[in-house]
Order: sequence, then C-alpha cells, then structure tokens
Amino acid sequence: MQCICCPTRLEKYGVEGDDTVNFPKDFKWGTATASYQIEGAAHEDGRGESIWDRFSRTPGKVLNGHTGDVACNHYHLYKEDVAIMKELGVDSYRFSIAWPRIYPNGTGQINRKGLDFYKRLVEELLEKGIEPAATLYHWDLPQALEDKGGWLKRDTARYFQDYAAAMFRELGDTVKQWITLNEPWCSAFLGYGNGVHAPGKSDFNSHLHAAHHLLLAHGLALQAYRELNLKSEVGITLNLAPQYPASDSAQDQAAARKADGFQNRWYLDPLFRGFYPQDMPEFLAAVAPVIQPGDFDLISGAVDFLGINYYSRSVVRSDGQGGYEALPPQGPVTHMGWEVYPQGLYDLLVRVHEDYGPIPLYITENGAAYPDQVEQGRVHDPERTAYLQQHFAQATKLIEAGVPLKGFYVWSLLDNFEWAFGYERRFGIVYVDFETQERIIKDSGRWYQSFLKGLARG
Ligand code: JJW
Repeated sequence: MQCICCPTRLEKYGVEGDDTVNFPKDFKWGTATASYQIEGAAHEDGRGESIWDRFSRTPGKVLNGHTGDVACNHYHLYKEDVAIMKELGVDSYRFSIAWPRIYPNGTGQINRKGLDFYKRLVEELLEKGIEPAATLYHWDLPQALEDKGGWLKRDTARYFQDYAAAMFRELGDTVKQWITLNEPWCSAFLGYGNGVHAPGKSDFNSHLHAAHHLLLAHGLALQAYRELNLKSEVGITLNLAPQYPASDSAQDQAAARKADGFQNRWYLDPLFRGFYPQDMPEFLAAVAPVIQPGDFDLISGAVDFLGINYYSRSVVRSDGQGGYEALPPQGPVTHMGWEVYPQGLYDLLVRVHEDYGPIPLYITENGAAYPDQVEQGRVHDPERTAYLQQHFAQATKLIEAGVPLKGFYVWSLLDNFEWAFGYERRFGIVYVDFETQERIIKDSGRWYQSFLKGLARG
C-alpha cells in the first residue's frame, strides 16, 4: 500500500496468520500519568507549592474540595506501580516531572531530594525493561512563578528553559522520550482564559499571551536539548480535537474552521509552519504585543515527534452572529460527557499528517472515564475496554494508511486526580481505592495485558 501523502511504501506488518493485529514490531505501547495527579507527598523532601496546590485549596474550584496532597501516593508506591506496568507488559511509561520538586521556587538551586525521586523512578523502570518517557510541564507551575505573573510573563519561558536544561543534563538519555509541554491549550485557555483550571484567571486576550509564552518555553527547551546532543527524542504533546461542521452550509463550515483555529491550528501552525494562522485577526491582534523577533524560529525548531492526546470530537455550527457553538454529543458519552467517536482519531491524524508533513506521531493519551465500582475484588468496565479496542482499531487503520504513528499511551495507568473533577472521574485501567491505596487491575487492564501478549514482540 502507498502512503496517502508521500511516496514511501508501507510495509506489511503484523503477526503471521493473524491480520487483526497489525502493528510494527517497534511500536511503543504504554500508559501515561502526570505528577500532580498521582504523586501525593505534596509537602515532602522540599517540594515547593504549585499552582494546583493553591487552586485546589480555593473554595469552589475543585469538586468536593479534593486536592493532590495524597492522590495515589505514587511518590512512595512507585515500585508497586512499576511492577503493575511490568505485569501488564507495556513498553513505555509516560510520567511527568513536577517542576516544584526540582526548583521549589521555580528557579535557583536544584532540590536534590526532589530530583532523586525521578532518578529512582527511572532506574526502577529501566531495571524492569520499561522505557521512561518524561513530560517536563504537565500543569504544575511553581506558585512562586505564578506570583510573578506566571505564563503571562515572558520570564517564565526562560525559567522553564533553565529547568528543562537541568533535567536534560541530569537524566539525559535514560529518558527515551522527552515531552516539553502537555496540552498548552489547556494551560493557556483553561488556566488564563476561562479560569476552570489553575491559576484560575479569566481574560480571553491575555490567555493568548500565556499560549505564546508556553510555545516559546517549548522552543527554548528544544534549543537547550539540541545543544546537548542527546540520543533520545524530544517533542511536544497537544490536545487536538477534530471540529466537524454540523452541515454543508458555508456558515457551518466557516464555524468549524474557526473552532479548529482555536483548538488545533493556533498551536500546530506556529510549531510546524512558523507563524500563527492568518485567518484569525482578533487572535493575531491580541497576541501581537508579546511577539518578539526570533520567537518563531525557536517555536518552529525541528522536533523528533508530535504527541497527540485524543479523547473526542466536536460538531459545530454557526451561531448566526459570526461565531460558533458546539452541538450536544451525537452519540454515546463517557463520564466526562465526551462523545465516544473513534473515527475522529483517524480523521485527526490523517489531517495532521497531510497538513503538517511527515512527522512521527505518538498518541500520548487516549482513554475514558467511567464510574467504576469494585465487586468482589473485581472491576468490570466493559465500556472502557470497548473504548480502547475501538481506538486501537483506528490506530491499525492509520498505520495501514501510511501515517507514521509510532506509539500509543493509554490514559491512564491509575485512577487519579482529574483536575477540576477531583477523584470523581476514574480514567485508570487500574482501580485505586483512595482510602486504602489498594490497586486493582480492572478488566480493561486485563484486556490490555492480553492484547499486548498477543502482539509479536521483536
Ligand atoms: C477541556 C472545560 C468550558 C487530561 C475542558 C476541561 C470546559 C466552560 C484529560 N488530559 O487528566 C478539556 N483532559 O492530565 C491531560 N483532557 O474544558 C491529563 N482535556 O470549560 C488528563 C478539561 C479538558 C481535558 C481534560
């Protein structure tokens, strides 16, 4: 089969005699987590305050007033959690490093005790034959930097570069994949645009300043990475969602294009084309004051891969006044209220590949929340299994179409702190009893385990 966009020939992969399992031998299967969502130990070994510590303590911001103080206590139970991953048979583990464990005030001297936790974790993973994949910024900005203006300030990008460079030096090639930022749209818009996430500010125009400084932080970290000549890979993770027009009308198509500009292109274009989308004049006017010469050269520096987090799609229509609105979900939904739409994963990655070039892609998050219950020591979650199965099937189709998809990380290894929803949205393939810290591999986790067993391993 021929690739849909480039002249490379696609090899036929898979297990002999079984055409349902059709993945390259070196395809990376993993699970993903993030520091604030699982670690707990919020006040141990010199960890500084993060914006999520502050935000979760602000009344009304997080469901039930939950915080990440204890979470899954992964800081102390990491060996047990790595053993679970070994049992599942994953190739790679995507975790994040908490900036305030490394620099309690965001900058200055490294807090060695905080860094040592990640060195122990990486060592444990390597010992068990699991590749470490580390995200440098998964939303837990040191509060001390937020007090100076956070992502609204250009200096924060410089501090991030220093922190990133230190992690590249300290952990280097022991981490096989480095991800600079997780979902900058969420950090910028939910954090500074609508205030649903930390630090809870709400000003539409200035959220684009935050987005620009986040992209700059990525570019500066990338520059620091290249100077070290490491052998591992570096990239960035975006949360992308295809935006479908509700009808064929020109108005609805324009509405979908706008929604796509806001959700997807505002990040993809600067990273892969070197400037913001030119069809978004209000956005361009808002961001103009913080753009400096040379910024786009940094932001569009070559990455080794793009990470994509995919959960759902939107269907949008014109609101009749030049704006747009999303229709209610058109099919079954998860506990988040997000429509289950596996086809969207296929459409999205084909589009990214066609529009932004032949860059290696990873699905760095995909998964679903459902309200699980323990029954006689078991967790039966057929809907989550079905969700994963359907999305894995789209991954097969993508590879067959010649899209350079290199890996797939299930969100999440563990039930954890789901941001503004606290512990009330369970994404894990492993159940966590937050009273006792007991872990139970859910049926979906068992299904993933047998899926991985069925693959031909190099
Ligand atoms: C949008 C809130 C409108 C996480 C959103 C809220 C609505 C008033 C899952 N991805 O826990 C998107 N997740 O940490 C990273 N992805 O809008 C990892 N996207 O405001 C997972 C939340 C999300 C969201 C949550």
